[in-house]
Amino acid sequence: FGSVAELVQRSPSFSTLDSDDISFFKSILGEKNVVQDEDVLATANTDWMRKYKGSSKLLLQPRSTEEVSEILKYCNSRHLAVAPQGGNTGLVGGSVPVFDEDAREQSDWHLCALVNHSSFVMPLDLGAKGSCQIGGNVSTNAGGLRLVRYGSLHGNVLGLEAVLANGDVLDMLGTLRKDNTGYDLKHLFIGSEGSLGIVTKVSILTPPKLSSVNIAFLACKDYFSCQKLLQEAKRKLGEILSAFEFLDIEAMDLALNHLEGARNPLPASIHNFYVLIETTGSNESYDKEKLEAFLLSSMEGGLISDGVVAQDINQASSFWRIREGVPEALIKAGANYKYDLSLPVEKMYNLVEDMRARLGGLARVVAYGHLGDANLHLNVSAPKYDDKILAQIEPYVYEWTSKHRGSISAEHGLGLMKANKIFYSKSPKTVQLMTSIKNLLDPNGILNPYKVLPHSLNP
Ligand code: FAD
Ligand code: 2HG
Ligand code: ZN
Repeated sequence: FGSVAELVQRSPSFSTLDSDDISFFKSILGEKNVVQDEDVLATANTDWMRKYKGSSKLLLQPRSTEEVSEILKYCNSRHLAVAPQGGNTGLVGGSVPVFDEDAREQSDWHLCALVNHSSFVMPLDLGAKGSCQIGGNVSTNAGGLRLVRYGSLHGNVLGLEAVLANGDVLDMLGTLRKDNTGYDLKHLFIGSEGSLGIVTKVSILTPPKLSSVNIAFLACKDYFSCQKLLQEAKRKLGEILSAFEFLDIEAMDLALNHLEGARNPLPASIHNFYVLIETTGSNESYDKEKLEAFLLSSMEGGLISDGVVAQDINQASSFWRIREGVPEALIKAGANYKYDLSLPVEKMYNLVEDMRARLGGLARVVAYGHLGDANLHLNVSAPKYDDKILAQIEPYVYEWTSKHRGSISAEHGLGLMKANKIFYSKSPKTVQLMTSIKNLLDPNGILNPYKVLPHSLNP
């Protein structure tokens, strides 16, 4: 890996930044928000995994829609490419410049904490909270830990404002639950990864905060039991189920070995699979009774081999820490090949086993994810990056997913990493229409070039 510029060619249609450009940006944003400091640029040019590195010479920090609009209008007229960046926690190389595109950042936004202090909750929760930003979340259509309960951002985002490449501001900031007046264009911006416009405002449904939350950390002997347990949880916990996550033994081992202070909630023996189930409801005794009855019948039926229910908030966060900490543990363990797949639940783990057989002792295959949404996070971990390992994984992993009509990007997006792989999950005609939409909204192709659409089709 290293420089991403090795993967694609810089488009000759883009100009190079000059001193007049810098003066213009300073006149709009003020000195402070036009950043040329090398250390700050080095951070903005590098992604969370430290796998993709760009070479942008400029970071702009607009504070308002009007400033974003002025910047884009200017960049469009000058053919200066722009890489929109939020919290820079993306996992597909989407948020960092590939070459010298200007990076554009918006201010940090501790939204979850703010909403949680009221009597509502954010329908989206993910391990990157505290670092990621709502514009990035919407632009990636992030899924996260509670999608099984609240659904995707396509349902939860009620409206948004976006700035187009030419600086036009699209006001679609409705707050209505129902609105069928014509094409619902906000959906174009949810999950388009900064390639169609910059999201500057969002209105989002925030469900009421409920008082009774329970978390169980469970062990299962095999994958079939996890799968059956999910079916049972959907039937028996029904409306109170708020998360159903799984980790295999490799993911658990990594978390326990690499996360500071992590302790195994089930230390008595080693298990092949672990499942974290959360319930959220409004009636404590009713919810507890429901969860206990479900756990008891699942134990008796042999679906659960061991388990513990969190007794207080500290224990609950220690369970979540293990699950949410796996991406961090993977980074600490060395080189990391990441695949984020939607697959039929019953087939999902066959891929993991096939991958283990292919890789033999070359690398560790680590599986975990949002089982409740049929979303597998398949990670291959090795001491260092090695082309021999990559050749065993790709294109096999994509072909396998395509054969089972799965998605090669369940929730992280395509970014730079998978722009050229889109055909594994989308038909040529669909990609052609996507390209036409991109050309219509951003004819000069200045917004996040080299990402999302195949490089040959990027304008
Ligand atoms: P960035 O990384 O800055 O950008 C992501 C993409 O959005 C880029 O293409 C960028 O150009 C574009 N973008 C950013 N802001 C804007 C904007 N305002 N307008 C237009 N385009 C914009 N993802 C999940 O889906 N589920 C998870 O459970 C999850 N867990 C994670 C856990 C960890 C520890 C980490 C590191 C990442 C995780 N992610 C997860 C991935 C990542 O956090 C999400 O994709 C997140 O939504 C990215 O938000 P961000 O603000 O960091 O965006
Ligand atoms: C998660 O669910 C994130 O923890 C990251 O989506 C997944 O590291 C990954 O592969
Ligand atoms: Zn995830």
